[in-house]
Amino acid sequence: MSIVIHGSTLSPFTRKVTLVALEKNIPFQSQDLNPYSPPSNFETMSPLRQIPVLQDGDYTLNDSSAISAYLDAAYSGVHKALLPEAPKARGYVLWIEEYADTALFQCISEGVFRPIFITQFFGKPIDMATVQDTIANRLPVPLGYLETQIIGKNFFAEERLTLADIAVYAQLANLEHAQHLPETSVYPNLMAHFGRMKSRGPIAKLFTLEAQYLNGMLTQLKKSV
Ligand SMILES: N[C@@H](CCC(=O)N[C@@H](CS)C(=O)NCC(=O)O)C(=O)O
Repeated sequence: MSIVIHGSTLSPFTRKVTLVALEKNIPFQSQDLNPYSPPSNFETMSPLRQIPVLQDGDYTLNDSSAISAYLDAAYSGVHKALLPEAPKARGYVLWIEEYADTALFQCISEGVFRPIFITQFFGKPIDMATVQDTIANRLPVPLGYLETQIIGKNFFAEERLTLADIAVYAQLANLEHAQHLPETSVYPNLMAHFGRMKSRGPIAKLFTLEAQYLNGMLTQLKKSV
């Protein structure tokens, strides 16, 4: 198997490229790479010192958006396309991907996931004040925008799965791991989309593995306290 995805189980960007490979049915291996305790050659592999990193034979690529676009183009034919051909739909899918990668990531990673989990992994107390502030004041903006974009649709574009659906799910999944999924009554269409995404075979399997990994980390933490 020549494709290796270097990343971390709970990283939303690693999740995005992993789901691209799974949904396209591309064989690959996952290799654990923690950007906070990286190997000595990390900067050569990843000039921005970020994950994920893709290796396809002797070809190395950084950034989840570049990797997703590469995999989509390199594995076409029998593999379904996740980026539309039609210019307007393609542009829109890339915009929703960028919005999720930026607006959702900033709120969820810095405002919820990090204050709950990363703090604990570094021996610090959970920062519930930041979590509550994010949920009350910051998250409603990106959630509200995405709700307007998915009203009356099963998917963001072309009435089929595209990279936009995967990118939004990849960020929201960390809210579910943190048990802070948004209210269905406030964001009915976005949460229905999340539920449909989570019930897809490859996504459901990956979510179970992630939850097991997180539980393992939390159990280890309790033992060491
Ligand atoms: N634009 C990048 C963002 C990747 C990113 O922020 N990865 C995080 C982990 S989720 C990381 O490596 N953080 C370490 C750091 O920025 O120092 C992508 O889409 O791949």
